[in-house]
Amino acid sequence: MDNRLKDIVSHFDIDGEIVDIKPLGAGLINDSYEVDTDRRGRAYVLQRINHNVFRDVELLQNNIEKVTAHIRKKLIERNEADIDRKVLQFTRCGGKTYYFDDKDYWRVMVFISDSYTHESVNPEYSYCAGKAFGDFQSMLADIDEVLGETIPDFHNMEFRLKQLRDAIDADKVGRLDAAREMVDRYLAFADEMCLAERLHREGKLPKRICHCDTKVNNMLFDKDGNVLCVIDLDTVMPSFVFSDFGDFLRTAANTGMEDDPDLDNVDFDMDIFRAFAKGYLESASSFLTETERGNLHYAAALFPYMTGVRFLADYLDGDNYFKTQYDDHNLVRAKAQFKLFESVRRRYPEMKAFVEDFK
Ligand code: GN1
Ligand code: MG
Repeated sequence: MDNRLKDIVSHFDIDGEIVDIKPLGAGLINDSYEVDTDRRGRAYVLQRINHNVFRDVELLQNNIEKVTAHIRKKLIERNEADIDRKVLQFTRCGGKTYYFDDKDYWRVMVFISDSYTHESVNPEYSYCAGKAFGDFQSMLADIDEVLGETIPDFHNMEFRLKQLRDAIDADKVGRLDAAREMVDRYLAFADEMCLAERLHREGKLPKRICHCDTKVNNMLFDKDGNVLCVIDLDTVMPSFVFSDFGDFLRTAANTGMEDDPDLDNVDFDMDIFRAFAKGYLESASSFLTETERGNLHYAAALFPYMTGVRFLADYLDGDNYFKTQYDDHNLVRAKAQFKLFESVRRRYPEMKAFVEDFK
């Protein structure tokens, strides 16, 4: 066991003696570890918060504390059973929920027992996930607290395109030639994909508290496929509802992998779409506006597109943001996301019809 990690955990209020610390999960931003103790069923998750990405850890943890407290209150009001498995719980270090060791920021949360994450899901699980995200957004719809933007302009498509254009102009590491074809294919859709920002400026599209990282692996399921809770709350902030709808489908409805080198594997699975949309519309109908509802097909295309633009910009910038495993990893990701984007766009009429009929 790594003694540095053990020492870090010992600053937090935890029950029991630490017996093991091992790497956990596959996030592209933070590093996570499972911390086992000698108390039966008592384990924790230690995370190093990526300080390059999250510049203001105080604000970040503040948001998370407000959100988890609000959700806990709602679950209590609803008389839910097993609440400790349905909302994250952070342990304290002094008065705070994080610890700074002069180099890195760390936090520790209670490990939710008998929970599972999945990299892919069947339609039945997707339906549960749709309900869970609609419910997550509706529980947070009446939060009084003001949440800060943990990452300013995080899901702002115009801003992400500007980053890409800046990276193209700078061509910092000389990769533009290798990326040229992809760059052109992405930029051809730039105007079309900035619809959300235009609607917002026209006063037609509100911002609400969203999760903003609803990858399928950011959700804990129980053994029967029911969603226990959503995890990875770093990016919870005001955004368009499209964020949560689109990012889940980007990962769950992709028949291939996010970084699939074989583009033939990548396609958009309409069974997953229908199941997820049904669950989402059931729990979100109470607050969705016509504009939000009427553009859910666009949300499904927006996220492969936006994430691809981010991968491509990071590729041109020299891989400073996303963790990569090999040299062209971010370019391979951008290609796979573009393939997915095209598959989604082809299904626009079918998706629109499905949402229309669901009334
Ligand atoms: C990052 O940390 P992780 O892997 O859940 C990223 C998301 C991207 C995703 C792509 C803070 O999420 O926005 O969609 O990678 N998170 C941040 O896999 O940038
Ligand atoms: Mg994650």
